[in-house]
Amino acid sequence: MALIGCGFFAQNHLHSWASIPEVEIVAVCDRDAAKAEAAKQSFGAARAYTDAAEMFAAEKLDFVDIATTMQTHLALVEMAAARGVHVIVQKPLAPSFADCQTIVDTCAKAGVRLMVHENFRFQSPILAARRVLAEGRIGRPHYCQASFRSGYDVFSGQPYLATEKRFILIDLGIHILDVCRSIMGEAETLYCQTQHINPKIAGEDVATSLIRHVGGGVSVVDCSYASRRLPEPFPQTLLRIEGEHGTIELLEGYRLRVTSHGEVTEENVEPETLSWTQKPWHVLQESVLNLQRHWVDSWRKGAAPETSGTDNLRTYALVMAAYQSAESGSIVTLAS
Ligand code: NAD
Ligand code: 89V
Repeated sequence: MALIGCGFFAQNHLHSWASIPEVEIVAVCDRDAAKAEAAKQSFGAARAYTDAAEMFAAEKLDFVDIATTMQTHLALVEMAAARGVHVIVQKPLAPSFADCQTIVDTCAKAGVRLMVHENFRFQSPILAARRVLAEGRIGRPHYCQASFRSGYDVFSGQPYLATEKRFILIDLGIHILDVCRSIMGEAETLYCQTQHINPKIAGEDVATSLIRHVGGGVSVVDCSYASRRLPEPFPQTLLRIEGEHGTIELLEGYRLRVTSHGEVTEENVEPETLSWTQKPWHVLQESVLNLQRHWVDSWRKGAAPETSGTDNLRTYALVMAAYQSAESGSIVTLAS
């Protein structure tokens, strides 16, 4: 495989690929030659490129992992699809729904596999909560709160986030809405209020959404980068899922508390740090490995990955609905 984009978050992709035995990092590519060369040296890739077209022309690849920012995704996917190379693309898939749809259609027409790097639903604490739900211990869920509230300076590692007119919903809300979808299923209607608290950034930094799901469930999905509280909980996603027989709570400090048929159990579901992960990022870093492992496993089984392009269009549609609702002040009905 080859990795395109050797920036901030791609380091986690590289560490994860390096620890999956079925995968060989053949080439790396970044417009910035120093970043490409550093990745090549650190992860033992055979070659480093600064031009993706040149790389596609020279290499024989099974798949490519695109970890650049969203503006470049469509052009890079088109290059991969034209050569029959399977693709993983970081979230957000593209800056507009139309471009996301083009990416999905392009891959389908070329017959290449497409997975979106939507890793939050692969965090081990969230997987643990989803497992309890799938075991039927609380019965059918009728309410979910998925919450990410932090005051962490996310702009230090990702400075481009400070200048985007649209910030928290498309960068972070997309993850939390996806986690909510993975638990409660598809949405029928959505209402959202956004706030712009930090005057030093261009976009909204708080978003609160209320969702009615197909089948009648209701969710509250709230995200904030303007929450000043100690201990700083970044980057924990908290959950409260209520069902007919009980409640699943993913609480701060990675405590998974399950009330089932009148019995309460609590366990620590914090992931161990790996040789290349560090707190507080470890939960996100490990989810990259879990997602990339899923790519290999689903491919071997001939199954679609959970976060396929088609699946991710539905999450992306929730983000667009949230912006539309916040701008219009009205409830948005999701199209089928
Ligand atoms: P970054 O700017 O640090 O890295 C992007 C790299 O891509 C840069 O080094 C840049 O030179 C390179 N690049 C851009 N266009 C290129 C092209 N056409 N060809 C080759 N190289 C090119 O950005 P980042 O913070 O690492 O974010 C990258 C993506 O990862 C974004 O889409 C972001 O939303 C996503 N991200 C996801 C998570 C997550 O948890 N899933 C976390 C952080 C970032
Ligand atoms: O997913 C992201 O792109 C990151 C983070 C998880 C830190 O919000 O910005």
